[in-house]
This record gives sequence, structure tokens and C-alpha cells, in this order.
Amino acid sequence: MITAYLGLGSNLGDRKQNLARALELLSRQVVVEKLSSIYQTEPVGYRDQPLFLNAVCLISTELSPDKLLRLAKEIEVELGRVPSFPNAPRTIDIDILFYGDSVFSTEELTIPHARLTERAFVLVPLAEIAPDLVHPVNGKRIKELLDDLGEVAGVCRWAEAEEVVNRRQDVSSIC
Ligand code: PH2
Ligand code: MG
Ligand code: MG
Repeated sequence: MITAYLGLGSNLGDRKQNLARALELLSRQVVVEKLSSIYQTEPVGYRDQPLFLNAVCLISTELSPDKLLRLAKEIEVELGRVPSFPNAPRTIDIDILFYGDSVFSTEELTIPHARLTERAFVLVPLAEIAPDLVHPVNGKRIKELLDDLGEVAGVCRWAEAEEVVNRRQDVSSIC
């Protein structure tokens, strides 16, 4: 078994439902061990698009990186993601952030995810569930990488993980 971290993001349709559905489909094939809170985040890169909900999860799996990527892409299609320009709005995006302590790059996949050290929408939820995880390339812990970003703006805790996993409807948003 390998442990891997996945980043989830949605900014189209029923964002919370999209995250819940993605986690449900993932958990048919891998073990979802931990889920961060859900954060509402301002779009990074292409900015003229709706606010995102982002979360990260820790999974354990026997799937190879390629098969895990395939699974992520299948779930994206199942949830209605259509091919578009880079950083375009999407119903769901599932990115592999870490795969054990592997370091590699192919045409399809770079592990660890190439831009995670710049992205508060990844580092904030990741620091919540794995502050002491060490990035295998730069040797820094997630909490240090988050500190390196300086003041974080545009990332707000929006719901507890439990609300998404159990589809609770009765809790109002935190931001
Ligand atoms: N994903 C991107 C680009 N920009 N911004 C936010 N806030 N959240 C995302 O998940 C996100 C983004 C490319 O995948
Ligand atoms: Mg992405
Ligand atoms: Mg992606």
C-alpha cells in the first residue's frame, strides 16, 4: 500500500455535491483515510471565474500512479468535466499531489505536483491534515512551505469535512 495525497477543486455547479460525489467514487477504488475541511478560495491563474471549493485528502492505494491518474480522470469525466483551456472553470479537478515519497515526471504526470508549493488553496488544507509531511524534493515540511508563502489571502474555511462525507445539510457555511 502506498499513501498518496490528492487535491480536489470545484467551481461549477453544486460545488459541495461535486466534492462529495468525487470522494464517494474515489472511495470505491481507494481507501480515503483523511479529508481536510473544505475551503472557499479565490481563483488563482485565470481569475475571471467563480470561487472554488478546495480540499485535500490522504488515501492509501495499491494503484500505480498511472492507474490513479486514470481513475482521477474517469471521475472528472463522470462528474461532467469537459475539456477546456488551462485553469478553466470545472465541475471537479482531482490532482495527485504526492505519491508516497516518489519523485518523477512523465508527459502526463509530475510527482510531487509541480505548483503545489505556490498554492495556498493546496497548502492550507494540506497543512491541516499533514503539517509535518516532508516534500521529497525540497526537504521542507508542509507547514514550513505554508509559512514561506507569507500572509495567505483568499482562502477561507467553508465547511467541515464531515459535512461533505455525511452530506449534512444543516450546517451553515463558515465563510
Ligand atoms: N485550480 C487551478 C487553477 N486555479 N484556483 C483555485 N482557487 N482553486 C483551484 O483548484 C485552482 C485554481 C488549476 O487546476
Ligand atoms: Mg489542478
Ligand atoms: Mg488537474
